Amino acid sequence: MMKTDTLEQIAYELYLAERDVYEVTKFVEQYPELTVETAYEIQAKLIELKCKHEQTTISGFKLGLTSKAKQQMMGVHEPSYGVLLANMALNVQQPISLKSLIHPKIEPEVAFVFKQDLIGPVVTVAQVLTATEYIAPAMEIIDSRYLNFNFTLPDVIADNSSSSRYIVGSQKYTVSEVDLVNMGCIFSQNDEIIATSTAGSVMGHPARAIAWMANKLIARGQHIRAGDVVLSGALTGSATMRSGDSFSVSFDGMEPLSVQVEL
Ligand code: 0L1
Ligand code: MG
Repeated sequence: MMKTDTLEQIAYELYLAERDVYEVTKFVEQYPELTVETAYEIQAKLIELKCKHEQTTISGFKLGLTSKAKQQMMGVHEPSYGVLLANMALNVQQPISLKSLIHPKIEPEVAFVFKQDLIGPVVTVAQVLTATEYIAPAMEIIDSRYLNFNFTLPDVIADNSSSSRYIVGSQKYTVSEVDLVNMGCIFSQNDEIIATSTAGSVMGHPARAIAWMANKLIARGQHIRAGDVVLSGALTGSATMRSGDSFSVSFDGMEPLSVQVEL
């Protein structure tokens, strides 16, 4: 059992690393007793700190580690989640500045925006779809606070699942307008295709990842609220971002979404 003071200290160190743009070493080395459950407590403390000091509010959630490849890499069988904050959202046309980021990567996602609360513990895929107001193409910028993106599952959970920024396309689609299993996705960097995938690569259906999360959130006194944005998990590997790069994601049946990194 780790002391509350220690959890607060880890949350504060992660908060400072992000604020002052530097890397820290993973905490399991210092605290081998760090568990997934304790890590979610640290994440909650980190979010409290960020909301207070950055005067922002929770805008939704993100799924992480949804692909089999990333799970195998970390030796885990389930995803992680993190909290999205209003000040992480970027406007579609806004060039991305890398100045305040450590070693950012970008990945394509499907965003769900909710019109109803979704409260576990027995949320189904069908209920996720009924509660969804619309879906939209999205990209997530992840930026681990750990040295060289080197962490264990509890470390990454404490670090809010590497969340950093997100961009949601302005075109909205109902869940019946697109095929959330077979919809193809093309991810490009500087007009060259770097990866392709299908929406079903996220646990067979992106809504399955969201149902999984809704059913976990309730144990920690949280739930998806009407108005929340949820990033349902990366469809491909992430790409390292460099100044001047452009990235775009094109899903079958949806308008492409592009972003430009500042020079
Ligand atoms: O959104 C993600 O899949 C990232 C989760 C954390 C793992 C990583 O930083 O690669
Ligand atoms: Mg992601």
